Amino acid sequence: MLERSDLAENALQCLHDEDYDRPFNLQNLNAETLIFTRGRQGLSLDGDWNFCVDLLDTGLRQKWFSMLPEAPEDRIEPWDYDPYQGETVPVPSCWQMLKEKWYFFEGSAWYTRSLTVDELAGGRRRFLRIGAAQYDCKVFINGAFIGNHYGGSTPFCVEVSDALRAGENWIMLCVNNTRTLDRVPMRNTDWFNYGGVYREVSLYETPATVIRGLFARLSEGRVKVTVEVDGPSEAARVVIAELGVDESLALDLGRGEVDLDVSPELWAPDHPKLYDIRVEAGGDVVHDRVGFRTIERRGTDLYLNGQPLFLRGISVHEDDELRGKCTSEADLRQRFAHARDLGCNFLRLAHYPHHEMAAELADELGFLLWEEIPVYWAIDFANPATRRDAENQLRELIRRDRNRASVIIWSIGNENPDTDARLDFMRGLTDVAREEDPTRLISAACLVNHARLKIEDRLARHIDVIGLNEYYGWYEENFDELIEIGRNSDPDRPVVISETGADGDHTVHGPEKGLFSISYQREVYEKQIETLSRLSYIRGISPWILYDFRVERRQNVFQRGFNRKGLIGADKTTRKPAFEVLRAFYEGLKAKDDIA
Ligand code: GCB
Repeated sequence: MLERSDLAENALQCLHDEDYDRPFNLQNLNAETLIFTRGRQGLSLDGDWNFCVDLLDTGLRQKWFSMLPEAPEDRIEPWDYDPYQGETVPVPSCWQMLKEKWYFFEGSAWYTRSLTVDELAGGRRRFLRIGAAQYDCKVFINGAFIGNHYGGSTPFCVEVSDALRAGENWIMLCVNNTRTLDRVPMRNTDWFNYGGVYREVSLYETPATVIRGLFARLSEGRVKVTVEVDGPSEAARVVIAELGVDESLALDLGRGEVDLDVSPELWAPDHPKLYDIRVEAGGDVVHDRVGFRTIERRGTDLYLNGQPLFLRGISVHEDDELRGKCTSEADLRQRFAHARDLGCNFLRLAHYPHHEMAAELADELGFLLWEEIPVYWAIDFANPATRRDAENQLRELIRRDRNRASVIIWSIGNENPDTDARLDFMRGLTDVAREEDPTRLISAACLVNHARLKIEDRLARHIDVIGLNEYYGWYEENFDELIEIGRNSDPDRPVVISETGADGDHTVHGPEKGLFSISYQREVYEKQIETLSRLSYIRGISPWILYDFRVERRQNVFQRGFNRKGLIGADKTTRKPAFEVLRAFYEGLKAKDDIA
């Protein structure tokens, strides 16, 4: 008879325990544990990882992470999965896109890989960074649980200075994409619920002092730089060579701020000027490329660098027919090239934080961005845990992208029911956004009272820009009502039409005319544009949407698992006629701007 290990002792009990997840649900990897990584050289941990889907959470119940790497013939008890051998998948990836049998899989999946490192020199530190994992990610190193993160679209870091030993180590990630009512987003969304480690994974080494945060911005006519460090250091140095800046700033409890008397050239879409900034503290060094500009609202108007602004936009999801939520630089460049062809100066990155490279490229190419967290439809607004999760996702997004001049709007929600609990929840989010970043505008897609034909949403009073999703010609019938809404609403702040559009199936399956035909889609765009041109308070539009995107809930013969409101098909190549309609409208607006 083989001798049993400790693990086997509780074998029966672990089958019956339904609280098995509790010890792992700390959410201790959050905005506070992020480190600043721009300009750092990390070690990429992308590539093949061992992989297993685990619908029943057998791995957490049986503690697969405690198993040691052993040859099968040396194991002393039966096993249900061996993390050290078997199937592999590439990281980053979405499992749905790898095998048909994983297409609708929702649950836990295990990723395992080895990592060999040297002994850390005295006092130095190591951090693992995961660009994004959908939705709950638990991290284990050499069998020990290190922590978990909630939120499928923001990065997180975990310090592994003590957990990694010199020589070979094993990293295991348990990623769970199950939709639950208390998550952000909750169960019901109009985009596909991909799963997996779908952004890059890296390991960073730092001195004992690590720069956790860097925020450089133009505020009240001055360039302000805030530095946050963790570890021993009493001062930081900020260098912006092109502006002749080389300043030291004192750190108090790990935080310091400097106010620079310089006059940078202003960043704008037609002049995307960026400056190299270098920050040092306690031997740690980071770099960023930062643009300086202002964005304001005055009354119902928007101003960029003091100039009136109209947002010629388009909405976009992070979705690819073949790669799911995985994004590449080529994909992003193609997206911006299409937006450029349309005549856009603005993109709404719906409905969750997109890859950080999107804003980096927008900075470089000169596009304005709306970034968003997935507080979408009916969130569990009364639940304090849900609120904590949403607030953390917002902080993580802001800390990741607050140096991007392209980002002008943080959007905190989309079409949520106007209840007391929601108002309270959303006011919490506006407080977080203003605390993290007082230099940008806050928006949300608000509600219309269709009986009274009026924008009517208590949240509107607490945000800077009212987002309005309206589907006249598609879900709503009578275009004249849109004018009526305009007349009845009399908004006291800028309104952006954050969505409008219609489905159009351009494939061989598409109808000749009527709903879901590309000719009907074109007519809706024509009518929308004619109507919107008559609404004086609209300060921008971002129609729905650049590309067709995958979604479970759209299953008619034309949709076939896709939302087909794209101006371009899911192949990201075929342009539908409505593309030209919007392009002509934007060309006209640009020509008017030139004359003015
Ligand atoms: C909306 C939602 C968006 C949907 C879109 C649609 O109002 O905000 O997520 O995809 O409508 O196509 O119905």
